[in-house]
Amino acid sequence: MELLDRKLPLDILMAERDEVLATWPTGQGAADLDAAFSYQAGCPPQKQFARVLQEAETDGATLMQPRAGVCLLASHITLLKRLQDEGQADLLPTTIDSYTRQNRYEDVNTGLTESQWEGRSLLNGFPAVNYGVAVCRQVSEAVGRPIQIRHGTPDARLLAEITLAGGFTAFEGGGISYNVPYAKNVPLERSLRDWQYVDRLTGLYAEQGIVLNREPFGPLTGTLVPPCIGHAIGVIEALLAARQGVQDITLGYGQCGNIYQDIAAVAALRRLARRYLERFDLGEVSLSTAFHQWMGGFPPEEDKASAVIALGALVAAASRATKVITKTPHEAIGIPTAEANIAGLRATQQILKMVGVQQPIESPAIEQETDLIERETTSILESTLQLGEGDWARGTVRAAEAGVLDVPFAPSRVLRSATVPARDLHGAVRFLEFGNLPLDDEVKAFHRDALERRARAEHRSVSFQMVTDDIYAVSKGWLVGVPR
Ligand code: 8ZB
Repeated sequence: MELLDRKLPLDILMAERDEVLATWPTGQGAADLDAAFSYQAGCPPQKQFARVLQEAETDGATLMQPRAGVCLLASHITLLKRLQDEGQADLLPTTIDSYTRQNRYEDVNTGLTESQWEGRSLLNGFPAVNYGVAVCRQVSEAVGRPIQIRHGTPDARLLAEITLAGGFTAFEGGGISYNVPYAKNVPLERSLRDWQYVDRLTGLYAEQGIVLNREPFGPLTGTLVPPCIGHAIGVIEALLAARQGVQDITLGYGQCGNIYQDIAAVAALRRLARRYLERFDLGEVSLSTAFHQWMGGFPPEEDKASAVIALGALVAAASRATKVITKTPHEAIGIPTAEANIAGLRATQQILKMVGVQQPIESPAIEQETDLIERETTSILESTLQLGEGDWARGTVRAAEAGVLDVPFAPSRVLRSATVPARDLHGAVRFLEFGNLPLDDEVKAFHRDALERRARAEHRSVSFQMVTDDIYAVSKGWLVGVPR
C-alpha cells in the first residue's frame, strides 16, 4: 500500500503493535496500554517534558539539556542525578546505545553482560529495550526533571513502546531526520511509516490527556547544513507527527556559527512551523525550539571548546530558543565524563544568565537573513507538496528521489547528495552546489555572489577546497576555513 499522510487506523496500529512487541521478550512488558496510560498519568507536573517546555516558552526562558547515557543502570541514574544537581540541567536526556538504534538486541545483550562483568559501560548509551519497562521506570523515578529519549533509530517502534510505558515524557526523532544521517540503506517509505507508528502511539497518550513531547532531529548530519535544509525537514516531520495526533513538538536547529544567521534561523523556524501547521489545520499543536550548540568538529583543547560552547549559549539566549542542547569540553575526544558534561552545562548557564535578561538581539541584517531562510525553506516545502500532489508523505519520498529534499554529507542512498555547502566571508553557511534544490534564481545568485566575494578576499577561486577548509575550521580555531 502506498504511504500516505493519513492518520493510521487504530485497528491497523493495534495489529502491528502485536508484531512489534513480539520482536524482543521485553516487548510484552509494554503490551498493556491502559497500564502505561495510568502510570504516565501519575507523572508529577515538574517532570512532564511538554509542560516544562511550554512554561519556558511563555516566560521567554532558555532551558539547558545535556546528552548522556551509559549502559549500567546504577551508573546511568548516578549520572543523571549529577547532571541535575551539579550541572543544574533543566531537562535530562537518556541517550540510547548504537546497537539498540539498529535493533540489534542480541548484540546489546552481549555488551550488557560484559559491562556487568567488568563493572563499566561497554555500550555507548542506555539500552532501554533490553532493560524493559520496569527498569526504565526506575530511571524516570530516580530524578526530579523531565527526561527525553535521544537516539538515532530509523525503526524506533519498540523503543518508543518501552520507554513511553517506562515513564519518559519526550522522544526524539523522525522518519527523515533519524534515517538519512544515520542509515545508508533504509528506504524513506519504511522509516516514514515506522515513525507514523511512533507518532500515532504518542497521539494515543495525548487522547488520554497525557501530552508527550516529540522532537525531529534538526541538525541532521551536523556538518555545515544550511538552515533551510533542516527547517524544511523539521516542518515536514512536525506536520506528519501532528497528523498522527502529536500535540507538543520541538523543532531543532544546529548552530552554524555566524551569529546573524543563527539568530535568524531560530526566528524563521518558529514562523515557518506555525504557518504550516495552521495552514493544514494543525494549529492546536504547542511548539517550542531547540538550539544545538555547534555540532561540527570541536577544538581538542578544553578551554577552546568551552569558548565554542559559550558562543552557542549566547545565540541560544539571544534568539530565545526554548532549550539549548549542550556540548562538552570533551567533544573532540568522544563520549564525555560526567565532569566534562557538567562543565558544559556550567559554562552554558553562566552565559544564559547573563544574556537571558537582555533584549532579544534583533537587527535589519537579521531580518534580511530570516526572510532569506523563510524563502528558501518555503521553496523546498512547496515543491515537496507539489510532488506529493498535496500529500506530505508521498511528497517526501518523491522529493528525496528528485533531489528537492537533500542533505549535505548524508550517508543515505535515498538522497541524491548533490548539494555542497561552504561559508561566506562572514562565516554564514551558503550553497556552493545546489544539486536539484528548487531555489529561485535570485536566491541562487545571492549564494554565488556571497561565495565569490569570499574567494576574491582570499585570492583563490570558489572550489571544493573551501569546503574541506570549512569542515575543519572551528576545530582549528577559526570560523571560515583558511587556505593552507
Ligand atoms: C548526534 C549527536 C552527537 C553528540 C553525543 C556525542 C556528540 C552520543 C552520548 C553522547 C553523552 C552519550 N553523545 N552518545 N553524549 N553520552 N552516551 O551526541 O558526543 O556530541
